[in-house]
Amino acid sequence: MSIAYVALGSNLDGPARHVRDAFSALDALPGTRLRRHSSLYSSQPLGPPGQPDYVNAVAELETSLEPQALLDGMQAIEQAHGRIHSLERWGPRPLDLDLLLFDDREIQDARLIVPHPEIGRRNFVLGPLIEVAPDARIPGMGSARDLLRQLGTAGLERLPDHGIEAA
Ligand code: A4P
Ligand code: MG
Repeated sequence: MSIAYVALGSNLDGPARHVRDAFSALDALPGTRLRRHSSLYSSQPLGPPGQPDYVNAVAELETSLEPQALLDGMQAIEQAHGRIHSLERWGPRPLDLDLLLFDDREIQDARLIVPHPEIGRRNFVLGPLIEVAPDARIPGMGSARDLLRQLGTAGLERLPDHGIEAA
């Protein structure tokens, strides 16, 4: 069994619902169990201006899948949430799933780079990651907590539980 961390992001069409549904969909992947998930966070968009704020979260999975098979499952979930793959880079989307970490493995192939290359530059990934895994280490980059301390938490806000329903 491996431990994998997946980042969830949505900024269209009832983002909190997409994120909560995706927790269940990840739990339903073959050989995979959702061990825990972070709170939902509101974050200011990185990328083209004028798009709505995002809802972001992180899921901790236990899985018997290989990383590429897990990515296949994640992409199927994105598609079920209406993801159109030719959307503008870093533009708005109903659901984006990124594989952040897979055990302590480092992977670089045509479809998959792990750790996710942007992880160290995104407080909306590191904040929820630290909530579920306070001592997480990013292979090649160091402690998630130190990386977040350097970045700061500007634009990132943990949503209270009643905010999850409203977002
Ligand atoms: N791919 C390679 N490595 C990975 C990995 N570790 N996890 C490949 C997932 N996919 C990986 O991804 C393009 C290709 O990356 C996939 O086919 C896969 O084989 P994509 O999700 O289709 O493309 P994209 O999302 O448009 O581009 P990209 O660069 O993945 O965008 P990001 O990095 O996902 O950024 N602002 C806030 N506040 N919160 C957000 O969540 N998200 C984005 C999207 C922009 N701004 C944001 C947020
Ligand atoms: Mg992506």
